Amino acid sequence: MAQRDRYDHQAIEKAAQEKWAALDLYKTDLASGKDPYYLLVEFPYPSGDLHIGHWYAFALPDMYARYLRMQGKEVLFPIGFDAFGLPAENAAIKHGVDPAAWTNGNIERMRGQLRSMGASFDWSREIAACDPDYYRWTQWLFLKLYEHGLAVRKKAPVKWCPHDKTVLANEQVIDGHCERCGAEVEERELTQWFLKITDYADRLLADLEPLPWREEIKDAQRAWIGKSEGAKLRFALKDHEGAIEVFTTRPDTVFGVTYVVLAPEHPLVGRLLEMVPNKAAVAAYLEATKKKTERERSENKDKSGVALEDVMAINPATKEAVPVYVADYVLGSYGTGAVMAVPAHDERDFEFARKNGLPVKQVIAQRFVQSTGPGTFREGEPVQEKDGVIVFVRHWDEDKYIALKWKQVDWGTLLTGTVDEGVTPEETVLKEIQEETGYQKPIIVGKLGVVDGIFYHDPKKTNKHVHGHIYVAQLEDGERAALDADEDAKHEVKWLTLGEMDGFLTADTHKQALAWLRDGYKPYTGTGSLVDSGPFTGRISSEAAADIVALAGGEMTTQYRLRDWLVSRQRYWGCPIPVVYDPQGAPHPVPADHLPWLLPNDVDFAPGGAASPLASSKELKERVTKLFGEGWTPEYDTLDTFVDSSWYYTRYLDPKDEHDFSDQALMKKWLPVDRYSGGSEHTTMHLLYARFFYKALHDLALTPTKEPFNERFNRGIILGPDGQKMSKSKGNVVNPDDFVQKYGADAVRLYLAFIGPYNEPGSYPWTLEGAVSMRKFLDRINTLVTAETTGVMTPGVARACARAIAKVAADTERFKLNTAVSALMVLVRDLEKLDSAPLAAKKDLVRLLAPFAPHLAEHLWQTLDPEAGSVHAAAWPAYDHALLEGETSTVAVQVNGKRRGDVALAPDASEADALAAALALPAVSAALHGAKPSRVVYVPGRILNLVVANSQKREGEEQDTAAGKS
Ligand code: ANZ
Repeated sequence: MAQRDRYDHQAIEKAAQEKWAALDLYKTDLASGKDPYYLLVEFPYPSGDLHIGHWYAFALPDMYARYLRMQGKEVLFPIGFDAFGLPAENAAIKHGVDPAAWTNGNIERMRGQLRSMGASFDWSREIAACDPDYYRWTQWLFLKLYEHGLAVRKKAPVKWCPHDKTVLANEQVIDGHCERCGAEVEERELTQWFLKITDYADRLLADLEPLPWREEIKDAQRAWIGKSEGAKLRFALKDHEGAIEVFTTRPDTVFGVTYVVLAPEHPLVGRLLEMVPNKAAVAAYLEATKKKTERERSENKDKSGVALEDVMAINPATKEAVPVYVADYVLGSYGTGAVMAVPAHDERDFEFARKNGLPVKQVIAQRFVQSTGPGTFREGEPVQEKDGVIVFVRHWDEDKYIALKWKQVDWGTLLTGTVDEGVTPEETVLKEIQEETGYQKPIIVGKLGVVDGIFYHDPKKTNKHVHGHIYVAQLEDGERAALDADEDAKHEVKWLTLGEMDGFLTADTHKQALAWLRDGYKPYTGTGSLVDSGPFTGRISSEAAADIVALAGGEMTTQYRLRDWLVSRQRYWGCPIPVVYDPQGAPHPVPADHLPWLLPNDVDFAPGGAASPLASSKELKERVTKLFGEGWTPEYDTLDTFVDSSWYYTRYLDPKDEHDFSDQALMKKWLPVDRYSGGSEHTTMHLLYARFFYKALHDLALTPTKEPFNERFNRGIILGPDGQKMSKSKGNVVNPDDFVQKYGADAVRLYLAFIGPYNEPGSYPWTLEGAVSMRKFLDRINTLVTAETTGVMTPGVARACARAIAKVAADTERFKLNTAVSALMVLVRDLEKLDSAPLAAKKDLVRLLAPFAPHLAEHLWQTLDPEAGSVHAAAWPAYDHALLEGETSTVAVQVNGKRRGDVALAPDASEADALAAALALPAVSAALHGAKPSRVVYVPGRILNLVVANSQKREGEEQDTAAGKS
């Protein structure tokens, strides 16, 4: 084998980049007849130097862009800069530099670094959010929303960072601290601009469903929107004016309310404080609460709280009066800031009740449908519904309880009985003990709760549905009468310890009873049969909820965690809000012909309290007076930078358009974005804001589709060499420039591709050895390809190439670039074994390498054929599919993520073939229950996941199946 040389990466990379620039290779022809593909990467904040995290963000999508072009697509792969924002302003405050100059300097530096990476961006479409040609349209779009009532001013308590001297969006407050500087956040009342994202909450949820996103990304958005269906109920204050309105997701539990809780910041607290005898204690509690963060409060480890003594609230369903507490596990900002507490069915209420000695009243019985043994419920047969008792009878002397071993059927049970008309459960307990066991002196010592048993009574040959009241009885002594022959024939009386009961009891309800006897009652938070609930007793709780709300005079409502998007910032370096105020203070939009409404230059950057830096501009004031008249004043706030980034992907289509924010015809052709790659930190704010903004524009007929992005890929995280998340403050940032100098951009790119699957949550440490070994691999390729070509193609070599072509393509499609690189390694190893690799194989290899190591591939392509043009304009290599026939790989078939079997398929089998093979598996068709998969995720050679949309189950049904399994 030829000796391994190190290729001259500096010369090769420089030459390749010059060649691409000369050919203008990456310019997108938006009007081309080729299949369009819009690949978007989040436009970066121009912070200055590109670190390895940026490389990861851009170099890997770049590989995909190159791959797509070779597949014959017209690829739009643009770049720009999210160039407004706090750091520029902070630099201005700290070092006295002009934020615009600072920003432009950084952009200039980043452009150079992005080029050194070999990124194939279409630079002719570059945009910068701080450019007046761009923000003019941010302003125009804002005014469109304003015209349609979607941008509004309201007074609102806002989070204020005393250090950055700015209002923060709720999302920028982490645990009560400013996301940027870490200072403790304060609350202030200010008039602010909001975008009404809450109007879109339902659509943002519904339209999420069909998107081909990873489930955890969707879940994060769902949680952020936080939709809760429930009810508002009013608890009138006893002997006082007013009422407490609560929001509850479980109005079906209202008969079990034993107290009511107000959040410390609830407006009623201040008034009631003046009336309670324990005023000092309440005031002290309110003071202590202020120091806690929201997270600490919702965790509420100490279950702290204080009673408002002498204040009682009337339960609207039972008309009973219950005590009122102030406790900080209830948050002022959610729902109505007050809850009805149901300790029997809510964990937090339960713990609070236990700590404060408050009663626990069970109103829901879990439904246990027996699904094992001779008691298995017989679907479709008649059911007898009864009240019953389940009794633990304790020995007079030993730590044992009565258990019944049935004689005609394989059952082990506790003592049970049905409650007859006109008899109380307690009377039933005493009667059944005497009749069934002969013991004469039982005393009832406690009641544990109620469970619902739905089962087949084998000896009586009928289905039963028993509301079982669980009791504990104690025998005074061993006095016992002889048993009736009938009773004696039914079962044998045994004395068992609780441990022995474990394996003995066969009914699910009895097992639940045993658990309660051992550990005490635990709140049951599911739905089930209503107990002790007046006229609703016996009904399925979820089905009775609406009727209960009606009886209690409440109303059904839907609650969202999502708040309107606060977009005004008291900062300088942002898009000026294009609004002016008349002498009466009423807002007016700046007319379109005055846009861009320029950011003034003559400001004092030092933030000065509630007033925005723009208030210090003389020019801005004079501009307003001149254009609108005496007494008119400007809006001094600027827009949150998330507004800038909510629409930038539309601007790339027509970045220089002077008449519109983008071009309608081009948007129709190119939107939605085919694949959007970004960081997981943008899953909620940016991605949700952008979806909302685009939807709002769609309603105004300004954008062509309902959703802006089709696929969304979140990349993993690159860790520093120390295994910690890379960050300047930790001092573990890897500067790629040194690497590029030493080993070349291609080695760095290849290493980043190889480090792990891109489109999955993962953390990958950066190691020097990894990058060095990639460089060695590239040197091997260089040696292999540049060696003399004498070999001829054999079927074996052709098959090795075909295998690599199929696998690199399939993996690249799904951004599994790590395994694509592995496939390249296999091919290289195969070719190295030959005396000489044939030319066709070399050409295949170089083209497969092109997306990953674009510079070296360009160089080698030219070496192989000086006339061939750029490898990046070449077509992806083809292969004869017959070569792979008979070669199969095992593809795991999943239904909703659960593995149901395997199919053997050719590595390049199409999705349709894979689906057909999977559907032929009995286990798969059984799991589908005849449903058609709503989505198919196919990774050739590996996995086929069939996703079936959750059919909307009724709560009662879900309950039954859950109980059936237990
Ligand atoms: C009574 C009840 C009984 C509740 C029960 C639950 C179970 P989500 O799903 O998050 O919307 N809640 C309401 N407002 C609250 C607040 N400001 N701070 C803390 N907790 C609050 O949860 C709604 C449930 O959380 C409500 O339903 C209420 O407790 C509580 F068996 O009401 B529930």
